[in-house]
Amino acid sequence: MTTIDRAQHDKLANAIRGLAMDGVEKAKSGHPGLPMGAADVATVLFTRVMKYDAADPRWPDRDRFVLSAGHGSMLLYALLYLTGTPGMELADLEKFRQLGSRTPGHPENFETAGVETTTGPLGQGLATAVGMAMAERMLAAEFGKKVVDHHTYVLASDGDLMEGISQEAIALAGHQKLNKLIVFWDDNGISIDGPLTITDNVDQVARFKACGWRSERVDGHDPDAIEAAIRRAQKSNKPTMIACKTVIGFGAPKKAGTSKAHGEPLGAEELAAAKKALGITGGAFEVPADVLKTWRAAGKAGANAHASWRSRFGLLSERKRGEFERRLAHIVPAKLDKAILAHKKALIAAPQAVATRKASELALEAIIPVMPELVMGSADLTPSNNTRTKAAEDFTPKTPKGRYVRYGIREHGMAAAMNGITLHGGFRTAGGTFLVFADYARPSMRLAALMGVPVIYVMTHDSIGLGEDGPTHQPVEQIASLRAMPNMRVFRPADTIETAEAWQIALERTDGPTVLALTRQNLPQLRTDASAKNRSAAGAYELLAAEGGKAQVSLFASGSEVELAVAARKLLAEKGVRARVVSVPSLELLLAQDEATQAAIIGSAPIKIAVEAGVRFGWDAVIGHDGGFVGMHSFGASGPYKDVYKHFGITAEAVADAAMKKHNA
Ligand SMILES: Cc1ncc(C[n+]2csc(CCOP(=O)(O)OP(=O)(O)O)c2C)c(N)n1
Repeated sequence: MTTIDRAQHDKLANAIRGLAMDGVEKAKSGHPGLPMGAADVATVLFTRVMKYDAADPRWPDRDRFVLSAGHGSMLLYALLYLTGTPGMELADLEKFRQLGSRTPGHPENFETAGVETTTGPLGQGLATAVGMAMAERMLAAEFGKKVVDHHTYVLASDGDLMEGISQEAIALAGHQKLNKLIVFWDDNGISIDGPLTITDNVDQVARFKACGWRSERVDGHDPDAIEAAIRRAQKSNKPTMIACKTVIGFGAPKKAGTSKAHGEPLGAEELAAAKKALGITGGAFEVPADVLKTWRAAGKAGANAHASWRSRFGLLSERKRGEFERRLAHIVPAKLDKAILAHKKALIAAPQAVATRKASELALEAIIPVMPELVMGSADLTPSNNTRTKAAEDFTPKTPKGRYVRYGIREHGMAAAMNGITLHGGFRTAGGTFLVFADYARPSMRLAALMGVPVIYVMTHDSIGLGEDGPTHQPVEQIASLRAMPNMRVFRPADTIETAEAWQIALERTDGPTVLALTRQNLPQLRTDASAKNRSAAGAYELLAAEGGKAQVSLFASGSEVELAVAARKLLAEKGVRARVVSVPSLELLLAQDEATQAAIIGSAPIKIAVEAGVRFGWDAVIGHDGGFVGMHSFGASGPYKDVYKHFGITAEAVADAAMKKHNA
């Protein structure tokens, strides 16, 4: 137990409170209430419990801290400053919420060293932390507890626990018995609209228990009680939720305990009164030297643990160390390129007319043996998503070396956990669901794109081509909407070869996520070349040139519709019209190429037609507003897929007709 007495603790916690009040006041915007209320919990965690070395916020075996309630960002920034994390100075706190600062409105892990994940959309941090705790267990199982043995701590607010994603996350964590995950609930009974009682009466302690957690209540302003609860949690074989009863805006005489303390500056008068009540002296952003000294000592306390970790790490074999470092750096194995090429060659030798979801499984059979860090999974659609290879083992509490995660019917929780697995380090990950349910995962996908986290989504049943399940399951606008997301990359491969190429590009990408949109229905293998070159790398390429002269028509298609474009080219040839086919596995990757490359691929044929079993949105960048488009203009319909394609007029004949109409115009 601690050597810090209550008076000392209060000074440490009040340093957080003072900085939070001052930061928000100076910015004229922000949320002082949470940092003031949760300062005691955070102080106990960072001065008595957590294993970290502020000098190296990237130390792989550090305990993770996730501020799920990202609006309380001043809490985290104050902690980083007080503990002496490089790159966080008083000047940074003074620039809170200003353009270009390291102290943005909500914590952004790509802006600020020491921020483990970007938070702000409530619930995301908690669900991401579940993935971090999973990755810790997986990595420990592989490399040993001597080098991987840390906790994941989360500070969650009422809002975090009210969001639906929290249910997926806590159920998954409870099921997986992630006992090194410890969540503090800032139980202050206040949200923006007022007291929580106007919207919520859930018994959170009972709720967590029902989900397989240990949970208990403590006084969130009693440091010894908080510490004791954490020590109990550390001994549990279940994840723990500690409900910390706190007062929002603790110390502010008029606003404490009210929603007035949540999201606006206290105002000069209330701020001064709060400081007086708390016994904070000195000017704005001033931390007494002795208090700062104690905080800095806490920030350095883990240096010894860090050093002994380094020496234990040094005892690993050179091969193991190299592998650990490669994995943490997200560098793909040297053998990946060869494995994909061999796989493509085998497909050329023995072509396969299979659904691209099956093609993805075939690619995975080639990839996984050379890529042990690839964690696969599915939101209860394993046999449909084809995400599980034959030799795969499930990740369970008893089999932590398993690399296949059964996420259950929890798309949102899965996508957030995937962010956490990747952010933790040591793993790459891909998870499956139906493409239409990307909408159920989207907020976490958006954070992956924002953070530049290279997760991969295996999204099958990618169009009306799924047939009988009908319009509820048939994506129409999802592809366009995912393409619209900055830094998200969508691939819709046309055959086995393009699917392998898309996997390679997705795995080699380290700066953002990738969606693989895959079919349920079988497709012919259109590619017959197995050059070492990844032809999908520019997003599009000429699959078939025009025959007998310059192309009069360019046909652009993705995925299952490339086959239709190929057939339409033949129909046009019979009518004496020369057409070329451009396969576009990734429209946005094509549009990211330089002008000359784009121009060469798009070509100069006067007639441009695109065909995709989705909405037109986005295609005008290739075909122009006067180009022809064969695709969807409404939701789909239930029926055998060939009938559905005919019903919506997405056929080779329709593509040829669209071209002929323009040709004859
Ligand atoms: C998904 C999502 N919805 C809405 C918001 C806007 N928002 C920010 S904080 C908050 C609720 C505040 O209540 P609580 O979580 O209890 O935080 P506290 O008042 O204790 O600071 C809301 C609705 C958000 N950040 N994320």
